[in-house]
Amino acid sequence: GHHSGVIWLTGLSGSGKSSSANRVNQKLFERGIQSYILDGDNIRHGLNTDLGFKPEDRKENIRRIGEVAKLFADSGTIVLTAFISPYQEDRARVRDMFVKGDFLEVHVECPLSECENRDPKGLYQKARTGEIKGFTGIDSPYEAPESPELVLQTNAFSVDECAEQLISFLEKKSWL
Ligand code: GGZ
Repeated sequence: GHHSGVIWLTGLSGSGKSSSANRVNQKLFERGIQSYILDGDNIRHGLNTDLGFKPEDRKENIRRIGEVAKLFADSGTIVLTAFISPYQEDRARVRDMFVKGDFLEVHVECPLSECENRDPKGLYQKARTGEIKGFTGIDSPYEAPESPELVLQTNAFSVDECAEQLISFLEKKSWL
């Protein structure tokens, strides 16, 4: 059997968290391994519809996601989370909920300029014109992880290569 735990992806909007998580999820499925993605689609649009993007709302968003991730991990599932999770303190608090080694922080690293070029939803443009206030990387901070277990450079590698790097890391850590 495989190891269960949480793979916590953190990075800017448009950095490639969801794409990476989806590709890893697909690869795990092909190996017959149970995994599940927590992302904005199933959490911010459901459990956390009451939360916005003020610092205290982001903090509560991450806290609840940590609790949900713990439940899934306890059930034997490998959980992939794809949230900006911009604050070091909030990520550290989630890490503390897990046994050492069951929480892997993965920095999905991509220069802001590249995220802004991608701008898949046009949100950076809206942030630049002031239509959206408090957008991460523009007028709200992103605190990069100081010692993540893994860094994926989505500007230098394809989605598939990044997913392979994460899978290889899971093998190295004896999760698979
Ligand atoms: C950052 C925002 C904001 C603001 C809406 N700042 O590209 P997306 O659209 O799909 O990813 C962003 C998503 C971020 O939600 P998270 O739950 O990951 O954030 S956090 O971990 O900080 O709680 C973006 C959209 O929501 N979005 N307004 N002001 N991203």
